[in-house]
Amino acid sequence: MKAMSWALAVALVFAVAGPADAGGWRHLGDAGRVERRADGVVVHSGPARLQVSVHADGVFRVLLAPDGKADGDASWAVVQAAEPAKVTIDETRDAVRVRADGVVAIVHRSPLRVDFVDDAGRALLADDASLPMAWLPGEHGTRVRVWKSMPADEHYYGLGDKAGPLDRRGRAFAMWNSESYGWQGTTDPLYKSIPFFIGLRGGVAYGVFFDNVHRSSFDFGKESDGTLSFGAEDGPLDYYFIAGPQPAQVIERYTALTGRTPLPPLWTLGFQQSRYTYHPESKVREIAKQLRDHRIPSDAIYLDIDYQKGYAPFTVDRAQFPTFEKMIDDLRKDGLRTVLITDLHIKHDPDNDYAAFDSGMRNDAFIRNPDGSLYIGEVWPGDSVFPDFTLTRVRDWWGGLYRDFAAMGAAGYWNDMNEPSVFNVPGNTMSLDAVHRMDDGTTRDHRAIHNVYGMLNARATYEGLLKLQPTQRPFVLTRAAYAGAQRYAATWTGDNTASWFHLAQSTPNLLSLGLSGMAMSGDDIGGFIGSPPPDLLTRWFQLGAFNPVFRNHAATDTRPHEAWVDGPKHEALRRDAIELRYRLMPYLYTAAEENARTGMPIMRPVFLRWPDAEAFYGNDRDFLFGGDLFVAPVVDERLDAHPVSLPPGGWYAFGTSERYVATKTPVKLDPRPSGTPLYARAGAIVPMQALVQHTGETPKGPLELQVYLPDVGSPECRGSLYQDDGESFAYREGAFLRVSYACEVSASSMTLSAHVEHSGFAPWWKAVRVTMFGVSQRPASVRVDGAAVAGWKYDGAAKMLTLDVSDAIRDWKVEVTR
Ligand code: MIG
Repeated sequence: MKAMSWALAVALVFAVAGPADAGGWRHLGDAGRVERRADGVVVHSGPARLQVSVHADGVFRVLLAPDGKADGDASWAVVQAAEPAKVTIDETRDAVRVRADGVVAIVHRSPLRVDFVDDAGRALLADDASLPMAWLPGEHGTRVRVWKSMPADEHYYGLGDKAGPLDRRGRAFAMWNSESYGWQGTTDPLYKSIPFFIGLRGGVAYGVFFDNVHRSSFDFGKESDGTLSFGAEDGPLDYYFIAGPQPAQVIERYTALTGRTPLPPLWTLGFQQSRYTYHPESKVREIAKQLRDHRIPSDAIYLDIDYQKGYAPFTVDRAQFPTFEKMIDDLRKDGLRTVLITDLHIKHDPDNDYAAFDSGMRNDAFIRNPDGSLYIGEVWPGDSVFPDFTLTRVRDWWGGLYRDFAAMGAAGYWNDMNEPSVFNVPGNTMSLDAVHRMDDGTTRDHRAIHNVYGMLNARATYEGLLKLQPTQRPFVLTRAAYAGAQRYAATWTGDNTASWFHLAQSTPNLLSLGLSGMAMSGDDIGGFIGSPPPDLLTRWFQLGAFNPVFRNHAATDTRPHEAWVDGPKHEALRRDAIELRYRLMPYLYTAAEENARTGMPIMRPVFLRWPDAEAFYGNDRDFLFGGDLFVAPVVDERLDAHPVSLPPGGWYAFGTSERYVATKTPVKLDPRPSGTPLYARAGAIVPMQALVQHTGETPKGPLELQVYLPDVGSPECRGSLYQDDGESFAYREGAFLRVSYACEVSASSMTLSAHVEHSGFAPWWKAVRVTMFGVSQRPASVRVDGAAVAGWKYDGAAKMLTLDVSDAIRDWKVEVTR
């Protein structure tokens, strides 16, 4: 009976929806009935239904349901309600055109397929006419896929933290969250699934977000040059086309669609010290003391799994940590926050007064097998059970588990192993048949939830903390993620190794995460696996100082990794790197606020600011830190000159008046053991502060503004500053300070002006110290708001002018005449 209806269905599909190819895929045939809607069209083709609609400004949605069912599940990723702009629809014999915001979706009737072009008729993304969208019914669902033509000069970015080069062209990738201990350049998949990519060609960008949580895959011309494709094992073919033309606009729209990283607590931008595991308590206290004794600025210490009793989450091994609460308190008094690991696997431990297990059982919180028995998998605590995070009530229960730790003053939480990782089973994860319950009473098997499970773990943690501590910005660090996870957690790249390869790989990974919405990211400084030689560890500190999350971490059996372990010479270099980061904290925090507001990542590939700079399309090493600093890190151990190609425009070696202009041939530098080659854009105004040992310490001194003078007449001289209390949500009610700075250079004078855009927060400083770089002659006069200032200094050799503006939280203007 089953076989018969199956044969019938196949025949039917074949007849009206186009032919099956050799692999058995059934491709869309010709368009049938077209329904017009306010936001676009629905086109029928045999049993299939294709929706092409406008979701929001510059964002189109394409949704193919092979069986004609209107749509699948509600999205876990999309948070933006559909709010289409003005949509116009034209029908001709050959095609239906859906037009909005300068983008046209051309829905061809034969075969039914979709091309996106801009108003000028430029092709942006086009279906492969010879391979229309298709589906393939199988044992565990119906596979779906779309093929697109791939221009020879197009480049692809994103997909979260995939291994290998930044440009994805010529490779294929799978999305299936996987524990990836010791991953390498070709390892795929890794821990996260972020099915979003950016296409970039000749300076014009678009994005595609394939919103499907099943195992999915992307091919950028690997199987066949000239064709890119993506698809999944089940679920609808549901994707968003995101218009640019600037890559920055694509990211802004993608993060409007899937949400943005909330403003992080300020302390999380400080240096974080971790290890698997600092224990017992005396060891943690010793590390804290060493951080301070060695004057290594730092804001956090992490406790990995050995602080727990028998690795059972939400317990404390009191034998090892006799005064756990006091320890957290004492560290806090010393400016160090405690971050606790809280893995999601709950120890299966009945009748033993284990509250996390008992309350979970009472709340029916754990995942079950199809036969109704508890799903039990082995992880760190031994037999473990797994919360059913798809249920709101289970997420609420999970969030409540943090009550005690929150009351003890722990400041952040680390959700590891949430792919989820399970020991000693094929695939290293939960049984694919395990049953997840949904709020609407239906169920899904683990196959259908796997990729979003880790994000739901982070979500439960984040939302729980918000309920427990409504005035405190939560900090959650997650290993697994799906698109949208940036709303809940920061992340890191998992178990890297102490190798030069991994030092170099860190940048393309973190850039890709930032392009994919997850800007708050870092990697294990020094490498997790293995012991780095001193040079490597020093270089890693020097690069990590420019990563959004800056955390030193290492596995159990490795040598110590802290900044001071290789003697005073290396310690001084590492301290320098960390100190520069703290001095740049006002600049970094301003970049973090921009990220929260617009999605613009903190670490940026050069093409994000200069989309036409094709020389940088394949640059995996260098990046912009915020908008104005260019980082050209040393990521290999050679002693040869370090070649640096600067982005367009003028540049200064950071903190000097040494000017460079972008050239075709790279500037060759000494390998400079002393630090990471760092450049400031001519026209940058960089806010800085005096050195502190942690972000809770008040800087002694004024706000410092470094002004890198641009060429005469350049309109590109600006900077900004955002400050608030760094930990609460008061900024949402206006308790923040925002100042914009601009400068102008003419033949006879230079002016620098400050404009307070919003003044709802009183910062630590009242005065500003201005340092101008590139001042080629001694000024004739220096005035603030028309009045001559005393005490300015000019250093002719360094071409540097310094001056103070007292009472500077207001609009002011400095004029320097030559
Ligand atoms: O099975 O908690 O990636 O950062 O130190 C290993 C112990 C479990 C993996 C994480 C790593 C962490 C380690 N964890």
